[in-house]
Amino acid sequence: MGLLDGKLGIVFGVANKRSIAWAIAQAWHREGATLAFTYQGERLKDNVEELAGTFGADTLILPCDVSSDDQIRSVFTAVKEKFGRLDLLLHAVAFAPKEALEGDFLNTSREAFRVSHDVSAYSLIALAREAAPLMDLGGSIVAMSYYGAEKVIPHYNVMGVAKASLESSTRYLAYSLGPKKIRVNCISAGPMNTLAARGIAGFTDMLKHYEAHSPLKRNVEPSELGHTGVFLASDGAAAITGQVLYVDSGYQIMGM
Ligand code: 0WE
Repeated sequence: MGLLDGKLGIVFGVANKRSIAWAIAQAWHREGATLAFTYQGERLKDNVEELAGTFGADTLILPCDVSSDDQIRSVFTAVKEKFGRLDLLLHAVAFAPKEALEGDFLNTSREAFRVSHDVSAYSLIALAREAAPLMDLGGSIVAMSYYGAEKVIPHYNVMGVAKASLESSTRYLAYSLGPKKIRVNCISAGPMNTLAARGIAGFTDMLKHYEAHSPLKRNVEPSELGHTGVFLASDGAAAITGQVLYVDSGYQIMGM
């Protein structure tokens, strides 16, 4: 008996086996969910097919650049055809141009601001709007955030502003979709060793900082994000919506 037996879900944001999206997808699958996956660009197609292919013949794998309304529409048309309906959606997608994550926030360009908010925040609204009509029995939408949404993390820059928008959008979507029994929540994860974190200057020091200063004195395992993802998707969270859950070894409570 899985906690998500018979549930149908879609996962945005798998790039490779280290992806947070993959950790949560594995946990959803283990608990009995049938999943669809999207990948961003041909570059990631083989990766996602190799990973998601292990879930069996009913797994759906589709291309989706979340900055394209046409591609989003195609994805949900295919999901409607194959699954008929939907219960779960995971948004684990973010992008800011590399130069915006390196320099001084003051120099954030209009274009870097636009693209980071489009890909990392607006996409949640666009996906929720297409998913909602398929969530006829209610549903759970989960998005990934980071502490840089609320406090300044050097170099996180415009991504922090985009995550603040994502978290606020989560609250407004929770209010909009609540009457349809669709819940919308964020998981704010501690720093994870993913493709998105690779090449970020001082990332190793950041992991050490969490080990030294978080209440639990350690970093977060991908499988722990999986368990929280299952909780938010399950009836255990039936009255939880519009929230940001910190899965960060308790780091967020600290003032010093
Ligand atoms: O949300 C993120 C990272 C998302 C991300 C990563 C990249 C790297 C490659 C978005 N856009 C890009 N664009 C690229 O060109 N995190 C929570 C991980 C992260 O990123 C940081 C962090 C942490 C933690 C950037 C600066 C400082 C800390």
